[in-house]
Amino acid sequence: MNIEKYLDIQPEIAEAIAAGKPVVALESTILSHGMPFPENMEFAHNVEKIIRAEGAIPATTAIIGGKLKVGLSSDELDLMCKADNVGKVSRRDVAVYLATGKTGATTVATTMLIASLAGIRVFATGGIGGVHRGAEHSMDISADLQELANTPVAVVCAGAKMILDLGLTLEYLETQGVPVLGYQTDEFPSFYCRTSGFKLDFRADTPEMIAKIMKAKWEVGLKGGMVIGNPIPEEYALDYDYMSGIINEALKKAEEKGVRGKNITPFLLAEIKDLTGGVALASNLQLAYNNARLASKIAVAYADEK
Ligand code: PSU
Ligand code: MN
Repeated sequence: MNIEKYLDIQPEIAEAIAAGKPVVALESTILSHGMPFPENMEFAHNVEKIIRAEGAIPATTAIIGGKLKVGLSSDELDLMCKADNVGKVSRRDVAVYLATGKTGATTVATTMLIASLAGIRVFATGGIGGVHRGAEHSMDISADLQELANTPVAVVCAGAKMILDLGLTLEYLETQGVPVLGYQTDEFPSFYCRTSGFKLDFRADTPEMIAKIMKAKWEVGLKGGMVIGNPIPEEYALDYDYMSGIINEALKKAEEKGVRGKNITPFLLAEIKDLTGGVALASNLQLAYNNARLASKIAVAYADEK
């Protein structure tokens, strides 16, 4: 292995990691392919401020100029938000992007991979990828789940969107040995909604308890990551039946247009935004901020555990 050749960690982040200080990784696909421009610009900068305010250091990841970037400059954040010629990079795409110098936004899977190479254990996002509805025919299962099975990073999310089959997603995670913790909830949240109808086996009520579980998992040598489901704050939650209707409409359109593979998630996200006239975007921003806040608290507690 020759990781140093490819890994480019901002000095402030490298120092924090070396000193065992709290660092929170952030993905860039949420910027390039998950949120519209220019709202994503405000988000990209705000989310980093929120993490700093909690006493942790933000580390947004991307692939730029043949490097795995850990921490982006203001210009690089803007580049990811403008998203001109910025690909969506999952694990299978990493080597191609490194070798060709193409610019890539990192998904949950790739952000976990890069965070782990850098030594970062906590990552905040919006929602994870999962088993798609109809996966028994399409075999479309996000590489995020396989990464969670193998890579030691705790991912703080608002669950996953109902564009996915949440029941099969949870089954898959169970098979792969990935703990799914509900933060102050007994149910797996469904992104815009605090509930999904899927009960979780584990609930953690404090960041300290989550940090303790992370420590136990990795100290005992269990490989892989974990999912922390953090429900959207009450005041921004959307009505479950309303969102189910919107998502069914978006799924129908995707089927009519024959959208598949890596394009399906970005397609559905854009459709949901159009169909809800921006209401969903406001919720999306707030749940992601909320996840950044919790991830920072977990990173602080985990740094204290060590
Ligand atoms: N779900 C969202 N917003 C997102 C994504 C998922 O609500 O932006 C992005 C994340 O980067 C996630 C990726 O890792 O989509 C999953 O894509 P796929 O289903 O193609 O694996
Ligand atoms: Mn897929």
